[in-house]
Amino acid sequence: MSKRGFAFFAMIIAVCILLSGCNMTLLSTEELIRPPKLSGENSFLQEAFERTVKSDTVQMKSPIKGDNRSSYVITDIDYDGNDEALVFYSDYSVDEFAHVAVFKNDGKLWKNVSILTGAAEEIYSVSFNDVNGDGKKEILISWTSLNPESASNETLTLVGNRILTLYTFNGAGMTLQKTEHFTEMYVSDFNGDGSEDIFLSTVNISYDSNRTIGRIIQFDENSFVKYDESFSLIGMLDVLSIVSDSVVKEGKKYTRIYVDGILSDAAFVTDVVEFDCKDETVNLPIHINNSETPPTARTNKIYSCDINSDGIIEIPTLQELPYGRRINPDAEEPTQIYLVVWSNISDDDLEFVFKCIYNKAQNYYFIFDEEWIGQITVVYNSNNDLLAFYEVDEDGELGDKLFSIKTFSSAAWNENSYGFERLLATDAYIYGYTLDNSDRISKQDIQNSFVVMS
Ligand SMILES: [Ca+2]
Ligand SMILES: [Ca+2]
Ligand SMILES: [Ca+2]
Repeated sequence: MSKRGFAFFAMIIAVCILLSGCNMTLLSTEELIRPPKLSGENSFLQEAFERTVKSDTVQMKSPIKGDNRSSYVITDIDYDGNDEALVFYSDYSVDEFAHVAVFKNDGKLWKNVSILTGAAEEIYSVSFNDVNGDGKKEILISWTSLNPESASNETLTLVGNRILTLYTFNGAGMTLQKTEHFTEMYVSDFNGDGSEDIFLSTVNISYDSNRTIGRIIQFDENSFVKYDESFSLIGMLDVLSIVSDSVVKEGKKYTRIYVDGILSDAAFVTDVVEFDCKDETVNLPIHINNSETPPTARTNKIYSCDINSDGIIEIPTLQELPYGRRINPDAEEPTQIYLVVWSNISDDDLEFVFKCIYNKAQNYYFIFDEEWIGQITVVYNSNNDLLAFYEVDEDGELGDKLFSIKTFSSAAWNENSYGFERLLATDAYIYGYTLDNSDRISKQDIQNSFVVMS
């Protein structure tokens, strides 16, 4: 969240606190726990749910991660042309667990076909994936336990306390096929056979050093496990993000899974799993022992992604930009600016792709020429969103200003663009530039190096 966004958010909270004393108590408990009424056709689903679960102590629940974040998730699970719906709730007069009521629409009415008791108190995520390759989707529901012991088996204390339950749906009800403990999950078709595969990472903090395990699971058409391979990843304190890409090497296809996590209190790290799609073997191209510092260790929380939109994931690391400084609000001392160095995987090693000034808050990066390092530096003023490029002498003194880039809202741009010329415009911002020394750099150079992130 940008500084301004945060301030605005904080203001809303402050206003809410101020208002709550007089207003909130007027609402009854019932009004607080009821969700807003579903509109249109889906209001019938809400009525069906209320008829099915007749209780005054129902509290609606919603998944906290993934694409489906509503208490009511509607999709055609079995491709029969009629929607199914999952409704998530808890009822403390029954037990402490989250529940799922499953409904089927027969074209006219929503009918309850099943009520499941969850594996824990909170719902982490729900997704629909054909993991057994039978052409129908399975239901993957993940739960978060508020009681770590119930979410861990006897030998594991897993970060996140999450439990995956995999259900098949046959039109009449749900059948539990598998239950697994995990920290973070990623589902995709790794071997290209048409059925989706599950990657689980588990972070175990019950040993002296952190143990992070990666695991790939595949199912046959009867939903039996047909492939289950585990391997050690770089020890992390938590897993934050998982993405994948695929490459063809010497005629063979590989899927690569990039696992970003917390290495230590102030460091982040990436480990990579390379899955041979044909032989179904696992290779860890940049893995190292826990005693060494991983080459992907970095102090900023920047995730692996396809930063240059070429279909291949890049991994970020950091490099100090000599004399680069950031001027911060409230007259704090300037702080060091780092270049983000993006690399991808090649021949079991990191291969450099490019370096940039990375401005996530304003959604752009500027490619920084390797030859500039030591000769050109930047000063970023976060009070006015101004990124200025300067020549530097041997002593690190700023010389001539070469050019600058400033981010405007469209309203601010229209009011006063302060002599900046338009570089690029998006829905969110207008990016302006000044060219102060055209002997050293051209307008074309600036345009070529400036990239808005998608
Ligand atoms: Ca299936
Ligand atoms: Ca597959
Ligand atoms: Ca890329």
